[in-house]
Amino acid sequence: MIKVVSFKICPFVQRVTAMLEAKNIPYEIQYISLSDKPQWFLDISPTGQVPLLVTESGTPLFESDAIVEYIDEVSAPLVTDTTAERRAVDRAWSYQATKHYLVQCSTMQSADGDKLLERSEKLNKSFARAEKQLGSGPYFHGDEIGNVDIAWLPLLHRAKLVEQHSGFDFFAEFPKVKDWQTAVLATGLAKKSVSEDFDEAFSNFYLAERTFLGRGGNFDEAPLPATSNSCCGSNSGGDSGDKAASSCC
Ligand SMILES: N[C@@H](CCC(=O)N[C@@H](CS)C(=O)NCC(=O)O)C(=O)O
Repeated sequence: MIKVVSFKICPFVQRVTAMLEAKNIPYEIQYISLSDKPQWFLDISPTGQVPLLVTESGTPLFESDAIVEYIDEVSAPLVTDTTAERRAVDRAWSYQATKHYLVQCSTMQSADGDKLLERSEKLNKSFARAEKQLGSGPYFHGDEIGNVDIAWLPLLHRAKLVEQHSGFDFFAEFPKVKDWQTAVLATGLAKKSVSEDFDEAFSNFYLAERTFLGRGGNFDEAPLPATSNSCCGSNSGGDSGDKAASSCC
């Protein structure tokens, strides 16, 4: 059976597991700690990053784009009338999602409201593009869920958890994206593609007291003391500079 090596709150992993779930492909999952990567993982992973998919014949595949393409090549397409042009367009729209995974991670970790709004601007440009492109739904191309929906699922899922916790709606200005979020989440694929304790793991990291959203996303809150608003400049854009922030995703 296919094995996916995972870190619980990684959006790149979720794209892969959501694709496997959407195609009803059985897989086993193994979670690792990114701050203490096991040697067996480092031995087979060229980048030391998750997701890593070990095929039935034992070949380790890395990079989520390559993994998703592999899954597509060894299984029936999600949409029935696909063409080379459509697959190319879908890859481009999928990329519009995946290149914003880390932007969303960093935005959710903002320590104050100003930082959140500043970081949201980049996301908003991407959401505005999707808003313009979306048709009458419910999914990106209409009635059938496809690869673009799966690529966007981690962004849509995380935005819903943030909204439920803090009331902050990433899609407040994007009604079509909002409807799309509702439709994609209604498939149940978001829940199926993560661990049972995902909401807790996600909240513990992104919706903790150190983040503006974790404290409820109150734009009227008093300014924070200067020390808690320092930016470490880590790759993930975390505000706290702690180890967890730089290893989140
Ligand atoms: N380009 C990679 C990005 C994967 C990625 O950033 N994974 C993060 C977790 S969300 C990771 O493994 N971080 C640990 C590290 O970089 O050492 C992909 O698409 O698979």
